[in-house]
Amino acid sequence: MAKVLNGTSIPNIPWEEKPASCKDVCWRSSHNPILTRDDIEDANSLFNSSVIAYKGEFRGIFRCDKTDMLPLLHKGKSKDGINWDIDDEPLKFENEVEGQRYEYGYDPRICELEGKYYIIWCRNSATSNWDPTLGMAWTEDFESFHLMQNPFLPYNRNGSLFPRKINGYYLMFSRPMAPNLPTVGSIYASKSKDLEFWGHHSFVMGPKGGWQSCKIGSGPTPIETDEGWLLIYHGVKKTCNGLCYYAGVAILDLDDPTKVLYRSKKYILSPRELYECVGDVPNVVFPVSTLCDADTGRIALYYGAADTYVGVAFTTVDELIKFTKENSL
Ligand code: BMA
Repeated sequence: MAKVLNGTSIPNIPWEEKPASCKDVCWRSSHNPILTRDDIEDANSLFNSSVIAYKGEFRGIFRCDKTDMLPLLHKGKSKDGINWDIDDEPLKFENEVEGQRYEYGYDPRICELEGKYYIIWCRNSATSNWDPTLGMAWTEDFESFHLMQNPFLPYNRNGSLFPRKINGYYLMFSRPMAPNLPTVGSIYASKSKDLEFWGHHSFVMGPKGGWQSCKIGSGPTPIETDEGWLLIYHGVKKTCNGLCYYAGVAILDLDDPTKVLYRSKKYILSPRELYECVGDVPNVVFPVSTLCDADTGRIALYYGAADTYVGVAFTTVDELIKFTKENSL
């Protein structure tokens, strides 16, 4: 088994064995969709949400669009990672940051780094002229949340922070985009000494045919293994019926994650089930978060389905590495 580096033991990770008939690299939870609009008051949709292991339980930050259709972040708790108790009230921050107001918030990612939990999400606000950019905050207990400076200028989305410093720098992947080209976008890396000022921006990878022909964006916090960093990301394909969203995976160099060692030519998850194909935005699987048990290499992948539900799929570190190497672009 490939070794998970700097990982966490999660003996109670949500898990189901791969069905004997399944030939895919990921298989879905029999509880899917694990969250629907009925799990929170007055909701239109509950999707694109992130979870993390916390003191033997699980905590999460959820994207909920209420019936006014404004996307906001909500915190939630769970003992098993499948059944969640989500706050009906949106998340509030302890502090204010000059020049920023918390307005829309969506597509959160959570990363544990040096004893704190960082949340990176996409935000639109009057202070960024309603143009999307990344917001960032930290918490130690999932009770009080501390707002930080926005790491980047608009237009930007899909921020994934790495869970440790690499060669003296914090590292974040993001997806800058041009305002008038909403269907084009690549993954870039940025470095910081203090998690406040970001620079040394560099290109990591761009769209490349098939399911990832139009735009791509990084997903969950990358998983460190002795074979490299596992980066699960989304890829978009344009069809005559709109955009379809898929999940894929890349293996990145351990010392320099801007170097892509392998990248899956085939997707690992596609919109296939009814709850992925029918909803506010049909044909979307949008990976945002993983739990990974360092002892067994088991992975529970949390993804948004059709911009309406939260789904979970299972795989393992070994399955992902084998698949990516055997199907590399
Ligand atoms: C992206 C984001 C996601 C959404 C996806 C599919 O651009 O806005 O929140 O899930 O489109 O609609």
